[in-house]
Amino acid sequence: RVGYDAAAAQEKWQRFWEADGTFTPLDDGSRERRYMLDMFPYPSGDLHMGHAEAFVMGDIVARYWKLCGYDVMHPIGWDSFGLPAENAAIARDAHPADWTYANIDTQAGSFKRYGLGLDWSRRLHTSDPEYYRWTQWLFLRFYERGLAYRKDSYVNWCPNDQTVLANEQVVQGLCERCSAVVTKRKLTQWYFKITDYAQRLLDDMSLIEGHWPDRVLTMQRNWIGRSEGAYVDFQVEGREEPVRVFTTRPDTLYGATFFVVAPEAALAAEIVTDEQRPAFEEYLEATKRATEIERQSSERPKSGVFLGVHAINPVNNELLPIYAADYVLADYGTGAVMAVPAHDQRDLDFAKAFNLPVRVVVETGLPDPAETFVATPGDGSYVNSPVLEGLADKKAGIAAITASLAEQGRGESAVTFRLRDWLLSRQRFWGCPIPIIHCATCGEVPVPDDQLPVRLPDLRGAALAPKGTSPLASATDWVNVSCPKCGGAAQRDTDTMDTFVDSSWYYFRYCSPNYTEGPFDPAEVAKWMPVAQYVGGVEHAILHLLYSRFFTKVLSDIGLVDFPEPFMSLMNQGQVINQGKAMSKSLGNGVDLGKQIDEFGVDAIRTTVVFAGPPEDDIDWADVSPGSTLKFLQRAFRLAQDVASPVDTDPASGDLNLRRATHRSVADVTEALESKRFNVAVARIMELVNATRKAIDAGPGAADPAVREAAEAVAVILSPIAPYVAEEMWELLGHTPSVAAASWPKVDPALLVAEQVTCVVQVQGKVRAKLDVSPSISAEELEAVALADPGVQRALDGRAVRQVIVRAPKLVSIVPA
Ligand code: ANZ
Ligand code: ZN
Repeated sequence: RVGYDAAAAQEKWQRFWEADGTFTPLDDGSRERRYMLDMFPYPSGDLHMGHAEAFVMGDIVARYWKLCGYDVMHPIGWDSFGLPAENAAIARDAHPADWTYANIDTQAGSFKRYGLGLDWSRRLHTSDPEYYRWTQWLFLRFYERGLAYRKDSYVNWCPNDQTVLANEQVVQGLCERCSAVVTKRKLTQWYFKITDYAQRLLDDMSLIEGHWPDRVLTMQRNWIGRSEGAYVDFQVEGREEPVRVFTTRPDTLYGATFFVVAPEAALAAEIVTDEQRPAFEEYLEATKRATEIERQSSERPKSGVFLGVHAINPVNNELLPIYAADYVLADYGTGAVMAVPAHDQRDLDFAKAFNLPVRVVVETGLPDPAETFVATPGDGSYVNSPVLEGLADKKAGIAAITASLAEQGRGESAVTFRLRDWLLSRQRFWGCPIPIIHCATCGEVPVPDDQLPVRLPDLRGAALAPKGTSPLASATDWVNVSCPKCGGAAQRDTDTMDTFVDSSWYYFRYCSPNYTEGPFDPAEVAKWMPVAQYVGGVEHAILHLLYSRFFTKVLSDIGLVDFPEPFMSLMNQGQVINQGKAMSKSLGNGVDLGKQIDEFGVDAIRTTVVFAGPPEDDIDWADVSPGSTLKFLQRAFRLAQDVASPVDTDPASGDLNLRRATHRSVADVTEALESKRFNVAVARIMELVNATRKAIDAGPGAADPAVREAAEAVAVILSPIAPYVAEEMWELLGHTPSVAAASWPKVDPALLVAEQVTCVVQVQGKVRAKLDVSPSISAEELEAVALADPGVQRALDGRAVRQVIVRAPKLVSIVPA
């Protein structure tokens, strides 16, 4: 007999699933709906080992749910705008669409081959005009609500990609994509007002806590960075308006000895004296070259310039010299701080560098910061602070000083967030055009909804080369339009949107991918959403996942959806590495997914990936063995072959031990899949395959109904993980049309009861008790149970025990003294 032919099975079932529409939901309301979402791929090339891991996790969940009777939606699409396509187009003098759609075709073929149970009928691409029409439509809804706006500011600039970056795309001062050192440029850019949603983004985490990885929630919480404290208003020499600072420690106000503003804050240029202006301007230029990370680094020596003016401390009228220093950031709090060197290390470092006084106002019992240059930020008793002396702790101190300042109209309690508005405009071509027209008379004019989409003009090759301005600006026919309001000459906005805008709403579109009345049909979204399970990489912990949560909240405010969170559960898969290191061209340790599949077959690769460990752990390909996984699958397949044509056709009566093993395995695999411990599920299925083989070879034989029951259970519970071999088994076992249409096996609770044997207990050779015990009971345990038995106790009648002979699990013989 021939064994399992992976290549043939792949061909056959791939074609069947597609023709049959096996994974298109019924959508008739007969079953409870569940939405399984994978983070959609970027069409960067063919599938690789990373995809192999990420997508098998979601596929297992989706296939398992389907077997459990849910109507499952498991869609696929492509995040198909973005820079790599543009760079490829420049290099090949082609259009970014050529590269993009060719890659999508390749990937689509590979996804099918990889056995993913996807609903291809919902396929979408964010670079299709039918899709980006609605990205533009959504932008305009945000715009109407004041949630999309333009402002002038210093922005992150990647000198390599020649485009601005959102804060979220700057990682340790480097461009997230190309690792160039990010610099600052003053530009007029579009923003989404995500800061309006900061508190709700925090509060609503309670709805997903426990269902999202803790570390993702922690990263989001830190990124949002809520801080409680107070605003304090300081008068400044020669200036009418007071200057506000944000402080988390208003109770240290008596310890302020100087005042610092961010160099690029408008205030600095406003208040600097003529005498100090040249030094200030030189410093400002230097600041722009520093990265945010450098500026916040505690290692870096503190720098700054005196601006020639003083602020007046509202509690004691002391004059505090005002400096511009780059350790204060322009876009946090108010861009100005009261410096309290005794109790804030950054201020102390600056005081040391500029020889400024250090005054302790909280006595903590630690050595004097003025001598140690170690600030004491903690709690203690107040000194040199008339309003606060005698108060118990900093909580009371903060409350008292805030109340006193508020009374005098010089401050108030305040909450600030680290989260910045989302900078969404990009100076690149291959993205969604911003649907705004600039008119000299009317200003910003939205493109009317019925004129959407604003299609990209046909630019290719060298026309796309980065110049620091948008390539779209060179398409003058496209740029020059008449103003929709006044009909006068006007220009289109030439920036495109960050591709994270495209990916912030694609999961809504899947619910009604061909809908033409809006971005999605609210009725379809109400049927399917929120997403029951989302699977993707932890690298999206902040960017994509935060933006999607924000979008969903805005859509809910607009009234298009009626839930606040898009993804009820999140799973992050680990990475596939090799020899302990991330796969890379330079290390030459890459593993080619296509070659692995050619050698071992899809099922073996899927099973190997899953069996390697818990899904969130990294997999070292040097530690796994697809060859032995393939042998296991072959063994499973042979069970079905044996049952289909048993050598010995005498139907035995149904081996109870095998039935118990089957039901126990199904129960364990169910639990493992529910808790996403896919590796445990594989281990349990392997045990069941072995037990079944034993029953065939050394037990009742393949014609026993218990063996058939076991083989059928193996086919079904293996099918989410290794679908092709499972389909072949199911067919051999005489079932049609597909194991994907089968039902998850029902567990008979009566068969879960542990197996018991009868143990005879003798006292002086006479049977005094019969015990039901586990066959695996230990001698010690059995002895204890036997001696405790009332019948045995009666027989002993108070006599001591001289000897106990234990033959576990069947016999205990007791000899009294
Ligand atoms: C005086 C003070 C005394 C402060 C003290 C701290 C300790 P978090 O917790 O991160 O919100 N700060 C305010 N705005 C700033 C800016 N734009 N750039 C850099 N630092 C800024 O930090 C709030 C504290 O950071 C504020 O409280 C302020 O220093 C500083 F014993 O005010 B504090
Ligand atoms: Zn106009």
